[in-house]
Amino acid sequence: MSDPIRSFLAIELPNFLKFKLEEFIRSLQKKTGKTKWVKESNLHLTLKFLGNQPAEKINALIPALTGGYPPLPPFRLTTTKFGAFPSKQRPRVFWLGTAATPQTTLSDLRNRIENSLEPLGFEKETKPFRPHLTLGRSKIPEDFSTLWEYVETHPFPPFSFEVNHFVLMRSILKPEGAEYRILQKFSLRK
Ligand code: 3AM
Repeated sequence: MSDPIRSFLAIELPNFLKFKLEEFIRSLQKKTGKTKWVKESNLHLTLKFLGNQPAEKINALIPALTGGYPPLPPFRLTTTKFGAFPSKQRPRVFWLGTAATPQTTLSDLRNRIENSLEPLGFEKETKPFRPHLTLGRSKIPEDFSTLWEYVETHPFPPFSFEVNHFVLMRSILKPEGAEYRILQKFSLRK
């Protein structure tokens, strides 16, 4: 059998937004020491992490996610506030929130994915979906007070973009960081 494929489903970000986020990340980077910040080309919104799966299972999910009824329409996403998981006091993941318009469209897409993949043996996510763009990850605790002060006074502005497709992304783990490659695009229909 072929080697397992580590992958996830994600919404790609337009170049203008990745560029703006990269500028923002560069400012945040100056306020921290040991936090690892996401490089511009890797910025995305994760819809579902699929983990390591046999190639056959990944191939089977493509028809399961193509089509479906009723068709899911394109929608808009707008960036919202900067925050951290699990909390501001003990941040592990720094993120930027997103809001969808119309509001239900992103959760409809997420539910469609969960429901379409469950029969193929992909376990449903039990935790509530909190759509976000991961900007950085902190493994070694440090003092983030300057970072929080900075984002209070320099919030990332709300930027909007249209989501008309999502992607199946392969994640190749390398010592210098993950490399992502698009395996398949799935269109949303007007
Ligand atoms: O884009 P974010 O950061 O939300 O954290 C990983 C990233 O999500 C997540 O999958 C995305 C692409 O790597 N991820 C990695 N390992 C995971 C795991 N074991 C995971 N999500 C859930 N469980």
